[in-house]
Amino acid sequence: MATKATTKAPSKATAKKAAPRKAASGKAKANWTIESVAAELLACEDERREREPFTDEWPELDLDTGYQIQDLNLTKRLERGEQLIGVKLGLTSRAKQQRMGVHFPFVAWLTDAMILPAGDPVPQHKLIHPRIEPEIVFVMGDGLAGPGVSCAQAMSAVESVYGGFEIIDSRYHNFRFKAGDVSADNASSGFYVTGPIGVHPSSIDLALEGVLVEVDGQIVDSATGAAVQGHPGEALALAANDLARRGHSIEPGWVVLTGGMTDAVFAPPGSSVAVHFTNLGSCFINGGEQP
Ligand code: OOG
Ligand code: MG
Repeated sequence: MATKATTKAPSKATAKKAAPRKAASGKAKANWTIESVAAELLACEDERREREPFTDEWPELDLDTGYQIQDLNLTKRLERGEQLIGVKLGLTSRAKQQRMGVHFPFVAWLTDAMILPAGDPVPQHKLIHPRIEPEIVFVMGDGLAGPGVSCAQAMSAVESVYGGFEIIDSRYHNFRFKAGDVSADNASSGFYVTGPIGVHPSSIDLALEGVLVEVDGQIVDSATGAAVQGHPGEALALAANDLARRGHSIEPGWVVLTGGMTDAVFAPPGSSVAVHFTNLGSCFINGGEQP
């Protein structure tokens, strides 16, 4: 059901401490907290520094604790002047789940600092090890408040559908993480690009919408929208329902990235990546220069 729901400001995370753990040597490992993990992740992002996952030292860091860290860092992003413009889903396709070893989808925040204009090269000077993945992108006409939102209800709140891609950039070495690490890391958010063609959802069969992924002139992967939870609208419904659990709703005008349809491809300096959709056009990006 389309509703004009309001979204509460993300609540300030409550302190939850990692129990000090004794290593085999008897030395206590780092005592991470929601606050210190949040600060370290933003510092890694700002300094283009990768690290090992926190769950190595804090195994109890689970999805919901990761969400509290994500929310705390959203507050910090907003305080430094970024605007909240929507959400992105992570790991909505089997291709992504199998590659990353995390077998359920989750939600993260999008701010205006993550928008990359079409035609710009990969901003290597801001990224550690960028990878690109094709995504179906929604722009919302109405808001959506869970719980209990269905795919059909979700789709009726969508104003337009685009093809596009996300440039993900994990703050973890080799993209090695568990659910708590990656939700804390705002689902490896980097940048995203929206494709050239926007259509009303009634004029496209998104389950059948195909995409080809091209790297340096070779087609390396392909999928259809059905790869994303059976239909990208299911991913949107999932986002509304998951956000409801966290006290938020999807707002009119928001952008929703429904998740990588295929495994992500590397985008090093000098590379050239394109995603070609059946009806939603093509997007091209140059790997840019070595920073
Ligand atoms: C996690 C981010 C996942 C997607 O579309 O599945 C994501 C990762 O793969 O690093 O953005
Ligand atoms: Mg993605």
